[in-house]
Amino acid sequence: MKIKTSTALCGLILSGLLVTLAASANTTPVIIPNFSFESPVTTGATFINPWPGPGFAGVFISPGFGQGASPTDGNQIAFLNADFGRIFRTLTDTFQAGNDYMLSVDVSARSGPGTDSMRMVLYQGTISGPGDLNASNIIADATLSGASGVVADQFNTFSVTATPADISAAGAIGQPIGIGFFGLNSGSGTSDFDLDNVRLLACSVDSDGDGVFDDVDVCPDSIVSDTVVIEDCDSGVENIVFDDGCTLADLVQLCADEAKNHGDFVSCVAKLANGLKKGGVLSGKEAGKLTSCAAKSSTGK
Ligand SMILES: [Ca+2]
Ligand SMILES: [Ca+2]
Repeated sequence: MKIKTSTALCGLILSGLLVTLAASANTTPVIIPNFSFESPVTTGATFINPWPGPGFAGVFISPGFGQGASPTDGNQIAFLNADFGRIFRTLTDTFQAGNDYMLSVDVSARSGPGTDSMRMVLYQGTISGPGDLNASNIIADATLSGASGVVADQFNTFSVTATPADISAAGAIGQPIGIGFFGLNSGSGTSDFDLDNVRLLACSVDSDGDGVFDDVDVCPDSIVSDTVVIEDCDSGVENIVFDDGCTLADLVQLCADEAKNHGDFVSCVAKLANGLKKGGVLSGKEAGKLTSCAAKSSTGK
């Protein structure tokens, strides 16, 4: 199969490639207000029980609260108490069909997360707190702890990705995108989390891997064999991907699907092959091989 363009799934994007790929038409950063928690107030996010007090979260001046790691950018970070601290926000952007959404955040621990853990989620719609989160509005989530690689005095990047299937299954297409960070443990925290630099990328997906993204792929579930094979006959003809995302094998399959009988099928493939020969896409020899395989097949018999 001939791939015309490279794929750019969110899941393949490494932080070092972010700038390069974000410039491509298929990767769109979703704007998150105050994404790096640079405002020393709660602008752009909801902080439940903000500092001081139990179950708090808030924004602090560098270095982070009770630890020595510097913010990954700017001067400030957010702080999530292990005692059910929580930060969440609902964006104006909505989930779109055919996109991956990758939420990333830099996380550090106050003094080692121990057995405490936090959860990062992508949800749909508006919530008033973690009690509102359930299987119907959570699109993707991840639980972070020491076992995940959260360490004290150092920020590491963590990501969670919602696939087009996740978004579709949740009925979230067209719904506002929500992001949330929640402490999962009760008790006073010596195992709290610092957060910085929240990013959300929307990336077009190429489900069948033919190099044509789903939103413009007329055949989103293409046959992507290297050559066109009809039953057990390998024509040896390259399985070309056309600009609309359909492959030559897809078109042959379409002939098989619509044929009333064997003659009909062979005639359809012959017409296809001759048309491509006239257009200079196939050589005469290739067109002949394709038609010959169709004739040898039992399709329509
Ligand atoms: Ca495709
Ligand atoms: Ca396709």
